[in-house]
Formats: sequence, structure tokens, C-alpha cells
Amino acid sequence: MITVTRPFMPPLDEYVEYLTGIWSRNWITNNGPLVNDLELQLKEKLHLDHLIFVANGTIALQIAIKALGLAGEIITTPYSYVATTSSIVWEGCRPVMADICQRSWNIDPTSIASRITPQTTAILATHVYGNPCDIPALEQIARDHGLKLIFDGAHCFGTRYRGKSLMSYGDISTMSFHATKLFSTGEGGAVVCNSPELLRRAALMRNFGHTAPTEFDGVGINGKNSELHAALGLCNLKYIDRILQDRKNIFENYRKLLRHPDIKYPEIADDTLYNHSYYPVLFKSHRTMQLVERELLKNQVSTRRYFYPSLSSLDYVPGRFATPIADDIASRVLCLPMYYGLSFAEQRMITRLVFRVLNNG
Ligand code: T4K
Repeated sequence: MITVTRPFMPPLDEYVEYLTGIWSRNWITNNGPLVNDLELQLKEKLHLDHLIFVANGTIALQIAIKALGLAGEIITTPYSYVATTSSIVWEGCRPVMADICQRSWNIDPTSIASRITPQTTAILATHVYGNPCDIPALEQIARDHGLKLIFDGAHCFGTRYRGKSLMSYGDISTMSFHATKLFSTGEGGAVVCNSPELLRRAALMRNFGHTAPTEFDGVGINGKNSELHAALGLCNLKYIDRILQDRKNIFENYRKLLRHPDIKYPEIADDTLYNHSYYPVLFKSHRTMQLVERELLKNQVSTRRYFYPSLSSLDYVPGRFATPIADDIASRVLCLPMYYGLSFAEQRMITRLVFRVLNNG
């Protein structure tokens, strides 16, 4: 079976070496030395000043919302993974859906203005597939209306925008290091920001609000991650340049193979060094997408509908605003297999199957 993604697995003996250290220290979690080392190495690799490693990308979003003290309404995108919206609701805020841009598939800044009310406190935008949102426009809106700006950067490891890590924009950015992501710690994520005070608050929240064994500063949660996960991250980080290069080759090969008037792609923002984290394909209709999905599966190739359904349709999202572009794109998109090690022969086979459907319909 060719799967939509597959985690990069480092040489086992390199992981075992880290395990030997964990065994000898008897230290498994609660801000251990490998967690600290991973945080340092991630900051160095991504040129970031303030980052904490957390349990997953969802808790990173929850901590971001809590650390910024948000309440009321948060304007967000319907075209993302469910965690972007559910974390807003989980934190007691109301998600308000803006539509997305036809070209980038990211939140459309021009659709935000009509959603702003006196209750709006923030914008939570996803850089979908690691492709930068219209950051200058979002920053301008946030400044004009006194809103906080959070970027869900779950897909963004390695993407650079205007010469800086994509994670360095906004009040807070969050990352996911889930097994399906190009950089993985199994489960994991990060909270990134530019303010040391904000990071201090986020770090307190990650550990129940503890300032000392018997003292607390505010409400917290368990957002910590373990030495075992950090060890996997440290192993994988050594191979990240190779992973990024391989994905670039695979992406460019797909682009050459999969040229067809009925296939469309999101436009990558200018001035971007892209990480090639997914390979989404937009078909001309829902029906064509379904036929391709079935044809591939019949031939042992699994895909995923990242991102369907449009999050506007969730029953816990108040349906005040229409998001026709997001709803339409979500119904027609399919992500094809994309991972380190996917061979050109496998890509050619996938392409043949896609064309078999397109040329018959
Ligand atoms: N924000 C955004 C924009 C996100 O995309 C996500 C997560 C989050 C926030 C939240 O971050 P986390 O809390 O998850 O850190 C996956 C992931 O579970 C999820 O992390 C991800 N986004 C979402 C887009 O996709 P599934 O349900 O597609 O995964 P699954 O288990 O069906 O796996 C897909 C394929 O990957 C399998 O066919 C085989 C392969 N696979 C998977 C795993 C887990 C492996 O080969 N090995 C593995 O260990 O959700």
C-alpha cells in the first residue's frame, strides 16, 4: 500500500543511543534535558528566539489562545484541520468563519472586515499546506482593529517567508510535530512567539501553572512532552535538510507529470522558500475527485481529503457567514501521497491512475 504520508524513521541505533541515556538518568518527562536540547536545536535551525516544545499541535493552539487571554469572537478559516476551530471552541471562544482566497486557499483578508464586531479579539489563520497567508494584510487588519494574530503553523516546518521563518510572524505561531508531519516527534508541537513575557506565560501554562512544587501562578494544563518524543525529534532533526530536499524533488516531479487543464493547485506566496509539505490537487468537480480517490484506492494508493469538510459546516460553529469558496474547494480537493522516499516510479504509477480517470470523464 502507498499511503498518503509516512513518517521518516531515523536509524534505530541512533534512537537507542538516546534511550540508553534516558535509562541511565531515570528521567522521562517534566522538562528533561532532551526536551531542553530539542528546544535549543529547533530555535537554532529555524532562527527563532522563543519556542517551547509541547504535547501536540492542538494543545499549542489552546495554550496560544489562553496565553493571549482571548475571549469573545475569533475570526478564523474554514479551510484547515478541525483542530484549528475546535481549539477555539474548547477555550470558550466563538469561531467566526471568514472565507478563503480562491488563489491561495488561505484565509482571505478582504472577507475579514465584515466579520469584525466589538466582541472580536483575534484572528486565527492557518498557513495551509505550509503556504504563507497574506501576512502583511492580516497584520494591517490586526493593527487597525487592535486584534491579536495567531498563526496555525502546523504544516510549516522549514518554510521561510521574506527571509525569515514563517513561524516568526504574528503574536504567536503554533506547530505540529505529529507522525504525519514532515518533521515529527511522534506526537508533539510547539508554541513560538517574539515576546519573552508571553513565552514565560505559555511555559507556565504548559506545566499546570507551577512556579515551584507547591506554588502556582494562574491556571495551567498538562501540555508537556516527554524525553522519548524529544529523542525522536533530535534524531530526525539531523536529517531534516535531506527530508526537505527529497520532498522538493518529489513535488517538482509531480508538477511535471500532473499537468492537465482540469487540475488546479494553490498559488504559493511570493518571496517564499516552500517546504513542500503536502501535494493537494483540486479537481474540476466533487464527482471527479471521488472517482480519482476510488481508482487510487482500488490500486492500493490511499489519499486523504485534507481538508474536508469545510469547518463552517461543523455543528458547533454558529453559521452566521457563508464561505462558498472554502466549501467548494473542500469538496473537490484530494491530497496525493507525499513523503520522504516516495519513488519516481510510484509517482508515475499514481499519475497514470489519475489520468485514467480524467481522460475517461
Ligand atoms: N492544525 C492543523 C492545520 C493541522 O493540520 C493539525 C493536525 C493540527 C492543527 C493539530 O496538530 P496535532 O494535535 O495533530 O499535532 C492527521 C493528523 O492526525 C493530524 O495531526 C493532522 N493535522 C491532520 C491533517 O492529519 P489523519 O487522521 O489523516 O491521520 P491517519 O492516522 O489517517 O494517517 C494518515 C496516513 O499516514 C496513514 O494512511 C498512514 C500514515 N501514517 C500515519 C501514522 C499516524 C503512518 O505511516 N504512520 C503513523 O504513525 O490525521
